[in-house]
Amino acid sequence: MPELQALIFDVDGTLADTERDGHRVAFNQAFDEAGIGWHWDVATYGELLAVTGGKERMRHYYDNYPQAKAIAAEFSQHLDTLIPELHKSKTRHYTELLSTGAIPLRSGVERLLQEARARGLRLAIATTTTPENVTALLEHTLGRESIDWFEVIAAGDIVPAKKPAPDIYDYALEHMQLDADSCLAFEDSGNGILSSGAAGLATIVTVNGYTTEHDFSDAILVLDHMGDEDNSCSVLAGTLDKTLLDVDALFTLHGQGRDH
Ligand code: XBP
Ligand code: MG
Repeated sequence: MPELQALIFDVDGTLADTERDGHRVAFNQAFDEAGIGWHWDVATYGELLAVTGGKERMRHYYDNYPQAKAIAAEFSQHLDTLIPELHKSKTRHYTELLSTGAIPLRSGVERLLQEARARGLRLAIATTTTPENVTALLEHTLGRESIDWFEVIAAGDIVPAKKPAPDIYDYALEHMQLDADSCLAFEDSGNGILSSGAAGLATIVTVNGYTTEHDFSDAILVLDHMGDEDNSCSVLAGTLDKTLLDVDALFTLHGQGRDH
């Protein structure tokens, strides 16, 4: 096993709990603004998360939920222009929400990023969300300079096939000129680990409210969160002999390999 050199992070659900009180709220604001009559409640949004990518998710909703078609009948001829417009508006609402500081990073994320930087690990991001959502989250949680901590922010439409396809992780690896076996990925969802796993990456999962029942059997470690000094994490699968995920633990887990 080559030495661990880099960490590649998913964003939504992993760096921050963005979906229920962030993206979902912004989608609904965009729907209201357009007068389209759609509304995604917490449970419906949980179902819709099976489809990654906001534009893809709206198209899936229109195609598969009869009430969506009925409500939006007058828009049906213009769907190809409507969906990108709705998505632009959603991104505006979402980044505005982030700028209020409403969505904090998850427990242990800032600590682990700082420690990884101090120990010389390289950092990257691989996410299906829109690039400006990533930079807004980083800016309003860690400060604007934190954007430069990441060698590559692989995001959104930069690859046509979103997670669960491996393409976004492949893109990040290629950009860093690294092989998958010298990196670790961090994910929170079934689609996420399908993507990182297919790219050949050993993956650590921190679950969230929407993803606890997903299949993480391929993960090298599953935690409720990364943990901090004052907020111990719980191990859901795998082995961690401490109360938080630190860089020493990452080296140990990486050394044990994917099939451990
Ligand atoms: C995140 C997503 C994204 C966000 C919305 O998945 O699927 O679509 O929900 O962002 P992952 P956009 O964490 O697996 O990358 O509306 O910008 O697509
Ligand atoms: Mg995610």
